[in-house]
Amino acid sequence: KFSEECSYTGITLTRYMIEFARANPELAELESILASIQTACKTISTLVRRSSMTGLVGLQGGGGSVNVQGEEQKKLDVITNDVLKNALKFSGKMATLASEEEDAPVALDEDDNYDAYRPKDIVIEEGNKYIAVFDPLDGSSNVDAGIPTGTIFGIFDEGDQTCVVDEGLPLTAAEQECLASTLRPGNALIASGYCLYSSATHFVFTLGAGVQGFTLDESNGEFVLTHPDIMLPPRGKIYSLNEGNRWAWDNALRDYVTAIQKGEGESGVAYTSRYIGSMVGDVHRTLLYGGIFAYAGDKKNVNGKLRLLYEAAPMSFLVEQAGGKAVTGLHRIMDIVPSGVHQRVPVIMGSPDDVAECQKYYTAESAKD
Ligand code: P6P
Repeated sequence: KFSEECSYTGITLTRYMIEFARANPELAELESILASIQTACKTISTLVRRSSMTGLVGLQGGGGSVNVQGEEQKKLDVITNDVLKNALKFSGKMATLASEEEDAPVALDEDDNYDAYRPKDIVIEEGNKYIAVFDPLDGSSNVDAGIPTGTIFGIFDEGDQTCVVDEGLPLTAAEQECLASTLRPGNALIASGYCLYSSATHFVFTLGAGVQGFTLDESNGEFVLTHPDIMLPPRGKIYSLNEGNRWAWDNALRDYVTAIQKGEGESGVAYTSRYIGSMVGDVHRTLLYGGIFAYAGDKKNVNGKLRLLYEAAPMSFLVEQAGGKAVTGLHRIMDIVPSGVHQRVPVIMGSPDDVAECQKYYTAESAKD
């Protein structure tokens, strides 16, 4: 939904956050956090746009650098992770960060350096009270081919303590109790959003009262409000998923996709397929045009590919705030309490009527069990 008037009134993200903080004093600290994130996104946008000329393409260290996911790290994965971590550190509001590119959550130590930490030596400076989760450059393998990529972030209000545990080791009672306060469900998010590096650089986020979309005006370096109060249409005509996984799909997904491909779904319209293999770009198009995006579980990957904490939950918060639905098939994603930082979860999200229709196939399939 565009508003010509808004795109020329110059309502910048900076001004929007000043007015938000004035109207919501209890959340005023989000102003500096969002300021840090928008600065990081502008830096990452430039790094991505210039990567072919600056040599920031290809694999970190020429190859062999693997992140905790077992994925080969790109040069940009590493540098964009540092950009975000430093931007958030200088916000002065962070207690803990969890990133796709970090093995475990990190916190600032007494020397104001990031360090993996344990409950006993966490230094929470006065005022530090937020947890940031992020994927600094989702879809980074697409950069070298000029395909859109993005940064995904979520902000939680700090619990009474934060902790990290050695996953795979038996959890102590203290760690179990502590973990419950750090790995929070999407319902606990107070802000989430993404930055899309595409034909333009877009900053789309929610603070829990609707979804606002900004576009980077490169003539003055400001994000300008161009997509106020984004709302998904109840139903679209586009489905977005990787058809290459078709023969591993569950029956529910296979039957649903076949129906909408044939025009035999509830709308009677044959849907078209759009998929770029970059979550931020696929979700952005879904938010604006409607339809359904999915990376569902299948026989190869029962929990799909996308991570709950810093991909699925922040995007689900946005989609629900835009009037959409976000589910695993049977369950609402925002309700799921993560059991680990890098836990994967099946994702089906988009227009409410489309997602509800898809869910009917999962419900019918589970009734057979
Ligand atoms: P596939 C990118 O690698 C990513 O994490 C998401 O951005 C994207 O939606 C998905 O994986 C694409 O995965 O298996 O279709 O290439």
